[in-house]
Amino acid sequence: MRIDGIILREIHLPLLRPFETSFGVTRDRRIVLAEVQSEGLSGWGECTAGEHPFFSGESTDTAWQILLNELAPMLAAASPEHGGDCPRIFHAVRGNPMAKAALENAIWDLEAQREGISLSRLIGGVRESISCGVSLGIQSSIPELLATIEHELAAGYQRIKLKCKPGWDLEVFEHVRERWPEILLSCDANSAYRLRDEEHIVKFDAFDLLMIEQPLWHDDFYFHSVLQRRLNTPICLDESIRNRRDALAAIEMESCKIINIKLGRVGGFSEAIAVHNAALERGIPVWCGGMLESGIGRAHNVALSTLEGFTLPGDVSASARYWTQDIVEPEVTVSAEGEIIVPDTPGRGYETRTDLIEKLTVRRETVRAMAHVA
Ligand code: OSB
Ligand code: MG
Repeated sequence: MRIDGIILREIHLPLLRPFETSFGVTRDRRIVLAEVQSEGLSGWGECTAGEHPFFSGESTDTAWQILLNELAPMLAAASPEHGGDCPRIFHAVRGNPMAKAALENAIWDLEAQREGISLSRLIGGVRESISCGVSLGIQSSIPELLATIEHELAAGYQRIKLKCKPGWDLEVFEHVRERWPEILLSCDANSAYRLRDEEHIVKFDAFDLLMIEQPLWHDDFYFHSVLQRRLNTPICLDESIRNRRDALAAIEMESCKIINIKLGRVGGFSEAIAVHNAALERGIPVWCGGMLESGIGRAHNVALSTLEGFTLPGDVSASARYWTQDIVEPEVTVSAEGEIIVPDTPGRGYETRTDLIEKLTVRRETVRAMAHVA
């Protein structure tokens, strides 16, 4: 496909309420969007880097720089036929997976539009609806958390994930389990513990958690495998899994029994599908993580979640949980049964609200292929 232009925008989108994890609080999102124009069509991608390099080494500003000065010029000079061509096009740039994913996912969207099929169909998805869970940030009190859980369960969500850290763990689980002994419940530490906390983490086993997500270092496999041997509760890795090789290493070392797949963290659909396939072949269940995405990233997450191996409810939930108004039309909605119906229209399946995006834009750059002068 001929790339006619790549428009990078940074939008500011205030969250309805602050989201607190063990590494910090997010109030307002600064999101980089990539629009790739080709032969009359526009493909869209979202960069899931955070405002600060706290989840991974990337941030909104580093991604903007790498996209503008490195990746977008590379893509503009290439003629990709498929989203799957992008890893080769971006090969010279080390790291920066979230920046790469913004462009690669836009090409997958374009490819689906050109083929006249949904993104889910294009990647080989097998589901017409996906199962949804919610990720609940650290709250200021236990009663406040219990009220939030009550609200999300009433809305139909199938699994509750609690962000945790030392001081916001056992007592919280105890109160939640006392009230809801049967629900699917998990926790996510975002690397808040160390191996010396082993005796403490073993106590999590009493609460019948579906999994403990990323308890130890963000870049570790070995010490998670040591911890997993001491735990009955499955460990799920998020931060540690950057690609298929990492997934293979983690599975072989028994560092985890479940994998969270995030499009941005692994660099886009190509690698996300490769991680999924590696896990599926080895009987390791996967689910789709979230990064407080706007509707564009959310639409890509919906498509990814339709692959066969996504057998656990993901962190893909309704737009209305995050934003007063989302930048897509229709917004992403969740049924009373906690399911998102997968769109079957060509491409991402959710239209971009370009007027609203324009209003929210704080910076914008266009990258075009260098004109070839005869
Ligand atoms: O670790 O899954 C995580 C949000 C920001 C950074 C990391 C994580 C999260 C979430 C939120 O858990 C999931 C969502 O609702 O988008
Ligand atoms: Mg996580």
